[in-house]
Amino acid sequence: MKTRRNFIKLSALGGAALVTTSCLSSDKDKSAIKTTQKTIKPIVISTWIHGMKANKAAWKVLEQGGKAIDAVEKGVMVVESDADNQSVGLGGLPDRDGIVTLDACIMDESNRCGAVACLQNIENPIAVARKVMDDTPHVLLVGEGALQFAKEKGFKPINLLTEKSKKDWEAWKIKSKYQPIINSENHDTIGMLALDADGNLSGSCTTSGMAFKLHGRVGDSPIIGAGLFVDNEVGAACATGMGEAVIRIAGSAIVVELMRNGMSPNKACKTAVNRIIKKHKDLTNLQVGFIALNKNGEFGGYSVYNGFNYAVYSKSQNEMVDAAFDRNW
Ligand code: SD4
Repeated sequence: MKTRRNFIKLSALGGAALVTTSCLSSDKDKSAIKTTQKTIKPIVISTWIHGMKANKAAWKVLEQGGKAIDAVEKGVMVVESDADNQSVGLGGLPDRDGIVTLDACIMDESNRCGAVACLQNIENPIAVARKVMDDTPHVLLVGEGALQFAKEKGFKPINLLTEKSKKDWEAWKIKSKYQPIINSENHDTIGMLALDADGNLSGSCTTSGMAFKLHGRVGDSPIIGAGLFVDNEVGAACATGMGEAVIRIAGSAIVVELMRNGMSPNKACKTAVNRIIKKHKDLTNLQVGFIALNKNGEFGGYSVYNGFNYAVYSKSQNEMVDAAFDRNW
């Protein structure tokens, strides 16, 4: 199986010509961002290498003057529908019982938000989250209720467990003896943030969560304020990595508050990561990365360990950016 570390290495090599860096790497304080003070819009950023194709779909909406909320929904749906991607949507690695359960949330420029958690058998949970936001007075639907709602809205149930993910789960069971594990190599959420031509921000986040988790486990990704937060006066942030650690510090909401208090996106992400480091005695396998985008179109990203990267699409150019980080694996 292609491990996450190998995957990152491969993708970094494959995209070498495109890779830029969001930090000044000469000292420990890697907080400077390369963007200027002029507002850059539209712009869309999203986590990991799968962000490249997600950004492309989002850009199609943005370049026609479309809304950020539509861009972030359409963008991440591409990754959800990719059966080869084992960390999001269709083809995601299952929980320890062999069941694929999906988490997603979406938030717009008016603090409207919607989310689904522990949703089974639906290919595009982000679209269901959007319906929760648009068509109900609620923010979060879970499990059976979320599935029932999705069916009522016309989503067709399908089998999300691909042969490959089933095989990986069967191999995992032999070795792990059914013990849930924190495995930093088996979860890669997509979080996406966009600023549209009108200067409005929105965000989305979607995942199959931690591979081989306990059935019913929900991470940060569908939790507004943890996996994603948007405040149109300030900026937006989203998270990837070990969801439990992100929830413990209300991660994305904190990043946005730090930007409100004057920090650059990079500095705000770094400060949130440092808080996670401070609050956790054992950092073994504890990878978390944040990305953030402010009202000026300035962006940044920071992670506990090296290897986290994100895709940035602006001015008709889509490229990978290596996030700054606190320590090496
Ligand atoms: C979770 N944060 O469920 C998600 C997983 C993830 O990169 O982001 N992986 O905890």
